[in-house]
Amino acid sequence: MHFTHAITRLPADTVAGGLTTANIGAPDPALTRSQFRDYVDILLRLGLTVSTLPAQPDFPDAHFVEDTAVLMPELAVITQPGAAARRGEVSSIAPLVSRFRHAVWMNGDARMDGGDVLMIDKRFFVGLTSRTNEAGISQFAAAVEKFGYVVTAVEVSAGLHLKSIVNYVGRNTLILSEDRADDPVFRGYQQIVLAKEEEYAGNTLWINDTLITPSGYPDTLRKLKTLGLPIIETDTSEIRKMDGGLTCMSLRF
Ligand code: CIR
Repeated sequence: MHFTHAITRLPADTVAGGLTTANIGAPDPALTRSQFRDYVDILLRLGLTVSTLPAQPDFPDAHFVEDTAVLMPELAVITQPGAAARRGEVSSIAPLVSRFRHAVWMNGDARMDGGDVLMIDKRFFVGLTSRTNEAGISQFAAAVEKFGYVVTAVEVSAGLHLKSIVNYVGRNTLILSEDRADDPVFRGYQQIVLAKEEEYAGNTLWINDTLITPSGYPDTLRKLKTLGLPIIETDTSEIRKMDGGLTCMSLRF
């Protein structure tokens, strides 16, 4: 998978009004924006063309664009985010997504956050979580299976999203929480197992064989280095306060 584009959205001044379970204080809006700008700079440095939508103060989680759509070469699925407060975010992202991909919309009682969707080549692992339900997974599967994708549902009881506990880091390797180590659903992949106190750093983003990882997680950094890929560290302190990470701030395609 080679990415050439990303869609992002500027965090709003209202960012502290979003949903969170982190309990580590309120994010500073100016520092949030500066961490966001660093993130966009990294994407640009990796050669991606980045489209950045304006902030949406009425939707304080709207810069977590990953949850609103899932893009692949053949199409985009526009989700119905699991949190009621976030459902309105899709109407402003869909027109931009539609410029790049044929868009298929979820409907009815289907619920899905893109943070639950882990794509590895022609495979999708999709978390069954408080944000993504069975109907969401079956509508998603119906849209993508005709293009040869294989969809596997993964029950997730801890953490917000599937990608809060497992991510793909290249070289046929997953980085995942201790709880999911040796889970048969991920058979066939090498594993990097996260130390309990560094679980947050599992939200490492693999782009064109470079890894972007949150700074301040030395054990994870040491383990990632064994892959031999270039690694860029970036501070996500404010993003973390709102349960966000590196994957959530962009749609990559
Ligand atoms: C939420 O609870 O929806 C946001 N505060 C965080 C969303 C993070 N999204 C992601 O990891 N894909």
